[in-house]
Amino acid sequence: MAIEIGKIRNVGVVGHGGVGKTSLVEAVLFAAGAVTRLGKVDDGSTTTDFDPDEIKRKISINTSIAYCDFKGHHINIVDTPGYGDFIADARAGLRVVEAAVVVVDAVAGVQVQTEKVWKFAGEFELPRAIVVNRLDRERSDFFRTLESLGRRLKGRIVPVHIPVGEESGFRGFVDLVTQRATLYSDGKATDADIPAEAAERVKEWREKLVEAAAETDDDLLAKYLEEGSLAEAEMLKALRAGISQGKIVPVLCAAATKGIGSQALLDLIVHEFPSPLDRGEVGGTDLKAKQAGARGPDAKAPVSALVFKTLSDPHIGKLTLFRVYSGTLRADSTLLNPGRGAKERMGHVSWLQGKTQKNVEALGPGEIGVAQKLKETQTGDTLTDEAHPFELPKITFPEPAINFAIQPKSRGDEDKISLALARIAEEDPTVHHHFDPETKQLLISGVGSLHVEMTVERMKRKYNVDVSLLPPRIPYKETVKGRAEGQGKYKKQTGGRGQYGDTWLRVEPMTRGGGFEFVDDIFGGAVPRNFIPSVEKGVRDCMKKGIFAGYPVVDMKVTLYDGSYHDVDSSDMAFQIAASMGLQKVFMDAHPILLEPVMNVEVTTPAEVAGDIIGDMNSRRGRIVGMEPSGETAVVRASVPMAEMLTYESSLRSMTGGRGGYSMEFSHYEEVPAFLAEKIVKDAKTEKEKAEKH
Ligand SMILES: Nc1nc2c(ncn2[C@@H]2O[C@H](COP(=O)(O)OP(=O)(O)OP(=O)(O)O)[C@@H](O)[C@H]2O)c(=O)[nH]1
Ligand SMILES: [Mg+2]
Repeated sequence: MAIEIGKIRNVGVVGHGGVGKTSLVEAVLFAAGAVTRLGKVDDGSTTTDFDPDEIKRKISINTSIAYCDFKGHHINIVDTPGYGDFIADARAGLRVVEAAVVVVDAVAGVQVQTEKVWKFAGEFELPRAIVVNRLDRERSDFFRTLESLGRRLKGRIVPVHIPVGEESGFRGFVDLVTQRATLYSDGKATDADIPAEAAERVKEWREKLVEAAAETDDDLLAKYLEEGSLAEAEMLKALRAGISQGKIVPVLCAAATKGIGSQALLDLIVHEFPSPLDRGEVGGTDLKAKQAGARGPDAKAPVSALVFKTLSDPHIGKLTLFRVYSGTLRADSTLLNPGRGAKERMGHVSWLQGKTQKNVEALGPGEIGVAQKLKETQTGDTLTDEAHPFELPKITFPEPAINFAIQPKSRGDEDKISLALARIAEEDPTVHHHFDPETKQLLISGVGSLHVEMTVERMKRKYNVDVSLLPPRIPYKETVKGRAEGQGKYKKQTGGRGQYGDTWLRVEPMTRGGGFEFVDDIFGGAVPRNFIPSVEKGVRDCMKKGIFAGYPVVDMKVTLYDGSYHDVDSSDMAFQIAASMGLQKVFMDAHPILLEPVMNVEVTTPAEVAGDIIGDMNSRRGRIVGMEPSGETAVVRASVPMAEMLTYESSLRSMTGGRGGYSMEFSHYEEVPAFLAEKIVKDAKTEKEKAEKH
């Protein structure tokens, strides 16, 4: 049975970490009768926090979906994580809904991630409602929270509820439109007159609500100014239109764990939030016509669907969560993934209630569902009709900012690790990994340290590979600043067949990035032709291993300008050894130095602490290359040695109270100051000695 498109509501629940999103989703499902008991985050019994990591840590890590039917409507709810490291999931979740419920804590008010998700919702032009949750907590304050909303978020934010009672005495709210109170005792709601304690506030805020409703329409505003009031029906109509178009952001009261506010939120979702039909067409690329196009919410149109989340589990396999934009996506159909040029067989398709799948025959436009075991499809991809391919804009994810080196706990696990990481990257596009041939380390990058730690736990739990995390080794390089020349001679002529090689080498610096050049400057056969490649090989091997600190040597020209040989004892090996010995000696005479990688760093920070950020950059040997204040946030660009950035994440967090972010990329190599180089050389020697003992 297909669902009427106009009766579908897709809602994303977003907000800062721990404000009660998952609890609110649970309360909403319970109020709608979709679950028979109210699960709790603290018991690990909610519908949408079902992953073992989520249950263990009592936080949401993945976006998950649930649905309920209410007053003849089918509501899909996307519960997103609020912790900063996982906030990219919230953005992906908001891509596939028509409206956002932004949850804020009644004690803390607007927080860092509240601002972020607010921006995401703005980016996708979603109408929003704000739920002020945890009004039963000590030191909670609805009006103070309201003030922080007004100050820190853009939009016409107006309450539609006024709370009744405070902190542990919080027991319900007055609806400013109907001017009736809903009071709760023992989880049961009763309708009541406005309690005397709330009367004054109700009067004051209803006035503001009427004003906001009137402002959505010029004629209505004129009428309001003339008559000083609006009829309830008129006001409600204007309010609904205003909310659905995003012109008004209503604020509701809630205490999710007590079930307060969930019914009112359901009513708002059904009456005020738009359906996929209201949203209309979405843009993308018509791959046949090879030009921009659009697809509407038409059940008969060719299928297009967007994958917004991938979950993978060694037992169930891969789950692909998608939203249908056009057409009817049927079970057992075959679709095209145009981005990967792959055909995907859909098999079963289902609705998803947390972790529980309910198979359906088909999913129409506006529906959200899941398919199993798709082969190549990843998060952000489009699935579309083969004959009429259409690609929706990809979902973009932030670049990882933090790197760790991974070390297997048991030998021979390298292949297993790479496989596990490849699987995890399918699920989580913000995890990257690569092998660094310079430091010979497998590196894992993520959004923050918690994110990387979680990834490692996932590897262990799901793929049974245990690794430890180390700060990555800095890929230093060695080179010379001066010129020098000298002899390298290898002679062993006692008993049996001897060894004889003799080389004279000159070492000179090259420009940065110049690499390596070998020059054969031998005249008159001082070193026979056939041994020249041996000399070059000896030089190259020696440079690869490093000479004074164990890092590869670069940007150096080596000239072989003289030598001697022995008719019988000279060999390829003897010349390799002679060259290597010679180079080690000459290199040390040519003013050797260490080079270090320098990164381009871009920091986004609240403007008021930009000065601290710059000061800190200076103490990290950074050079500020630009600073752009743009209102409340500033962007600081700097060039900083990689070695100074290993611990940046936590410093930035404490300097900005968690409101800053940064990204960085490799820029170039520069000389390490002598006082630091000395220590690096010493450490390298100790490490080498340790390795030799083992
Ligand atoms: N007192 C009180 N506690 C609440 C309320 N809502 C949620 N909590 C508690 O707040 C904590 C966090 O709740 P969650 O529902 O996990 O919050 P969340 O926003 O989903 O958290 P993340 O998904 O990790 O960002 C849990 O201990 C809840 O029991 C509420 O209305 N009142
Ligand atoms: Mg949650």
